[in-house]
Amino acid sequence: MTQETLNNQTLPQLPASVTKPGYNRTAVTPGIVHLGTGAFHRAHQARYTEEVLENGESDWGIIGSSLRSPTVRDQLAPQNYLYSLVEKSNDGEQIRVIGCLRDLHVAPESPRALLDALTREEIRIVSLTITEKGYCHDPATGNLNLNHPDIRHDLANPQAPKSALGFIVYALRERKEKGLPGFTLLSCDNLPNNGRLLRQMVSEFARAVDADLAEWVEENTSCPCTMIDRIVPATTDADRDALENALGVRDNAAVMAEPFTQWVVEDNFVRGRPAWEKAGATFVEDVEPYELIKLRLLNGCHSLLAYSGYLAGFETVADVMAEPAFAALAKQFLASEASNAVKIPEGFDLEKYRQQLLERFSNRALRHRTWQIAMDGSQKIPQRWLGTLHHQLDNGGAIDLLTFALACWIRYVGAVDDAGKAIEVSDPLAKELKALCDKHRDNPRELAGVFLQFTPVFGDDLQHNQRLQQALATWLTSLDKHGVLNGVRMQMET
Ligand code: CS2
Repeated sequence: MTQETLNNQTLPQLPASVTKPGYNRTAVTPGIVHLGTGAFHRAHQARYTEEVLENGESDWGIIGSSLRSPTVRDQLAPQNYLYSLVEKSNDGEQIRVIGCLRDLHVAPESPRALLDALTREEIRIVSLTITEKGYCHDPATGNLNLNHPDIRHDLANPQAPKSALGFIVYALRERKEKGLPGFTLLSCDNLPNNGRLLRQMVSEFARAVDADLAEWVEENTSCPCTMIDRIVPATTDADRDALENALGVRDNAAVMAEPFTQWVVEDNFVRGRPAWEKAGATFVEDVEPYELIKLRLLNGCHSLLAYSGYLAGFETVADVMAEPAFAALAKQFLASEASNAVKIPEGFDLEKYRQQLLERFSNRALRHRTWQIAMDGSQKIPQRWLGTLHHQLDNGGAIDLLTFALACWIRYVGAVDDAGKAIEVSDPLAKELKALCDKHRDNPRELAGVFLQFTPVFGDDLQHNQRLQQALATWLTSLDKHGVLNGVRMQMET
């Protein structure tokens, strides 16, 4: 194996087929600080920003940050913050080296360095991909969880915050004190009304710090909503080894993605923005219809395939889709229950969108693990399934596949798959959820009841719904008896 890595020196030696930055990186100045510089950001917003730099807008470089671990910085710093974005499809791959990241701060190592970056005058956008749980809210009510350990910590430690909210609010306080302007807060997380949620969390946190500050923040920031879409599986060692063969040098920070990408953004920026539309982003007045379609069809179906597929022993989404009964399940879920509760924007072809989703899920080159999508279900389920479920219950619509999905999730958090193997469940509420399963494992009706009463996920308005409880209990019984694969086969034959 070669010892050399991708960096400024080795960049010119890369094969001609690889796209490299065509602009002068040293002339780029930062305009954006990004919180949570994981694979998704590097494959999505950074790729749109790279195009903007290629178009000559040199004042929108990105300063990255990691709120927890140093891994990404340790991978990127020795590479002069260069990394490859590999777009993979069943027909082959395209490699592009991205250069828009200029630096990367690891918050726990030096909270001050990140606060300093956030208080630089030229920073006009602070963007975020911190995952659903990073907002420290209660997913069922949408309120800030003031008992969250990070929030309690940050209210007591303004000099060394841990949460994204803490960094944002204390940086804004310093900007206010120094007479500097605010910035746009751009949430790129997969949550409904992500901008509005962020605005509410920031205001609640700022109010807990000081009422005047909260008012200043309100007037000097904006929080556009965004719909983000690109499938980006975690990079594996096998991916890095294969890429090394193609590049001739090692890239420890490479990200893998599907060719498809979409970004719909509300055009509400307090201090300007890059012309991301020239890189393919769509600016609209109202993001909500796009985001509901994406969350309820794409993500709703993804989670359905992830829990059911994992339990049945499938490692990747493409493996699940290769089983005809599961492909039929996905198709039916998209066309029936998931499509009932969405508003269709003018000119939007829903049938084509559904067809495209089935193709995207069948991308065998990606190896997107069901386990990865199954993570953090307690934070994802409300926006992926429960909005649709409410709609169907209110309108007397079908709930067969949504209750099947919920039954699979309940079995999944019970932490044993259909072959009797233990599951490593990664979810902030994993312990509580497993305890419910363990206690009521032998009585599906009771199990359905206690889950529907679990308010952090379900809120308090589904627990008395007899139709729902009955349907869920029936699926739990059937899965106990037949397992998921047979359950899906039987359902698809009826
Ligand atoms: C996935 C998403 O991991 C998950 O929960 O459903 O990350 C999905 O790949 C993206 O939202 C696609 O845009």
